Amino acid sequence: MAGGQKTDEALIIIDVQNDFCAGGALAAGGDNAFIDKINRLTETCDNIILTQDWHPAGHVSFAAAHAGKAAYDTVETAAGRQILWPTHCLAGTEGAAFHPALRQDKAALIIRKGTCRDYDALSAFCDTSGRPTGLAGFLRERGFEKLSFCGLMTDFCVSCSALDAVKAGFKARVALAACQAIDINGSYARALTIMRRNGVELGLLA
Ligand code: VGL
Ligand code: ZN
Repeated sequence: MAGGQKTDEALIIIDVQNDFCAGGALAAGGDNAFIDKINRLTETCDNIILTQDWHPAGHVSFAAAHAGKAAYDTVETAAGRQILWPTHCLAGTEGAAFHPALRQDKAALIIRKGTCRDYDALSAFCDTSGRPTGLAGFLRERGFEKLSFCGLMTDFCVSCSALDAVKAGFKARVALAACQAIDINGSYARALTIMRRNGVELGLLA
């Protein structure tokens, strides 16, 4: 272990994939400066986990999979209300690959989520059917109690993951400067409020 690093802390880097970055199919907007901030965070933590949004063709979250629907419409599904997105992060494609600027070498685990056609998974912990990804089990078995989150999108996958972390009994912090939001109809402000209310610590400086 590198000197002084905490063994009960892990950094979870959410969905830093080409499709969510500038120029991608579902770009969160802004430039990619947040990736440099993430890379700097990886220097302060030895326990790194990456997640990847990883959808099959015809995934329930794709607007194109629903006749007459457009991106950002919502539909009711068996698992509740689903927001529809442009087709993104198709498993195995360049769009689903990690952004080339992201430092991946220290990652101990890569969690892929949204792999089942009928359920979305904004959270790194489980999909909308409640099926766990296995992340909580990994974290518990390795003794990680304090989790920091960064990546994309602050107002969707990052906030859902941090909220689920608190529900699962972990301490959760979001490094806002190392995140990027998409901000649809006030989703960013709403996510910040919900996270604050539920005990997620918001770090203004990465
Ligand atoms: C995400 C929308 C759809 C995210 C993933 O990573 O926040 N957002 N799939
Ligand atoms: Zn997705």
